[in-house]
Amino acid sequence: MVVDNYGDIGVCWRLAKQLTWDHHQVVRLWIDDLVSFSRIAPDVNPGMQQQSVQGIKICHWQPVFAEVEPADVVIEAFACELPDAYIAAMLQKKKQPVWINLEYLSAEPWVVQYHGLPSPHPRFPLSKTFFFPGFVPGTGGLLREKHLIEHREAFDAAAEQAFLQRHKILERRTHQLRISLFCYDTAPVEGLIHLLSESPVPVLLIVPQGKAAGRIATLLCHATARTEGLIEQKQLTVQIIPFMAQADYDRLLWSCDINFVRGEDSFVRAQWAVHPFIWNIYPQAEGAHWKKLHAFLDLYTAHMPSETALAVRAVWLCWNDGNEINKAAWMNFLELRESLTQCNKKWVQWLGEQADLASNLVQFTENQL
Ligand code: TRH
Repeated sequence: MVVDNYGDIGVCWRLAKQLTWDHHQVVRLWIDDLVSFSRIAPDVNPGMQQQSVQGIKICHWQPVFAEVEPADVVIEAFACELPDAYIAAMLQKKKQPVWINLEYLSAEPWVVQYHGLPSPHPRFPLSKTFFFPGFVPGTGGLLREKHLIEHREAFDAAAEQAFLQRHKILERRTHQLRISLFCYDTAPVEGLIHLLSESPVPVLLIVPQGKAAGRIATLLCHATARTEGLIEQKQLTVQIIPFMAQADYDRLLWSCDINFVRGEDSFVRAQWAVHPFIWNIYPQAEGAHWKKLHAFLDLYTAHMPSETALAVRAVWLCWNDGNEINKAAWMNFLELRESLTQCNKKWVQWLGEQADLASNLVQFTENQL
């Protein structure tokens, strides 16, 4: 099986780093798929059962769970379900550990009601608390490390150039648009390629290796100019790049004029990057993701000028329903880029006024201990 999802690991790794670096907590991170983990964190050695990386102890979660002393605070992320042996060990502790169930991110209004609710264990005298990340006060908040905004603001033209050179990303041609693309198989990538090839301005599309890059390479197999990782067709240059470490992926988002992102973590990181972005939501059974998509759009576009809000909605809906992005909608989106960037700045400022997820977790657990 090709594991092509990194969001759960991505969120856990980010949270572990923030708890350690920003809040001076001692963190032990249990992960079952070290190979996928090592793609976003290349310092991780997938062959080691236990290792310390950037101050965090990383342990391999195997079918027979290691015998360990449970922590004072246990965070179960994304319904991973603690092993029975671990729960039994928690019961042996003099003081019951604070047990958190960290849920998926959603902008749906019910999140505020469910965030923080206790869930008593059906058999044991243990209770876990539901922690819902979210965009509004009353939720668990979003992952946002302490110096994120300062780091982004310090990323000036020189830093950007050094970063792009380090990753051998092509220099920008005059008036060229630089776009990053990270999406699911359901996205109408072929239509986008067609649109960008015919674009009135030259476009550099940067695509991390993966399924989308494979589709593009197949689609453009007859392109006139093709070299290792580079394909040119009319106005479009596609550069396929190796998957980056998580911190560098942030820099890529900061460096691009438009970012196509997906899932949960890259979606949030694109928001902090401020540039216009297009979200490919993780498709769920029976279309359950549509409610989530609309809930976010309602919130995110609420204070935008109506023209800008309509442009965002039009492009995002095409991108998620698998239909080609309508040319007029795309041109409109491009034209409103400046207005959208201004709206994004306000959005980020508003989000930044709320406490972040790691701080909320620390505060909650400190009150319980
Ligand atoms: O990988 P994803 O599709 O993850 C998803 C979602 O989290 C979804 O909620 C979950 O249920 C599903 O997986 C199974 O997309 P996401 O969330 O954006 O995570 C990608 C991570 O990979 C993120 O931490 C950024 C990181 N990344 C890199 O580190 N380097 C790269 O080059 C790229 C493209 C991404």
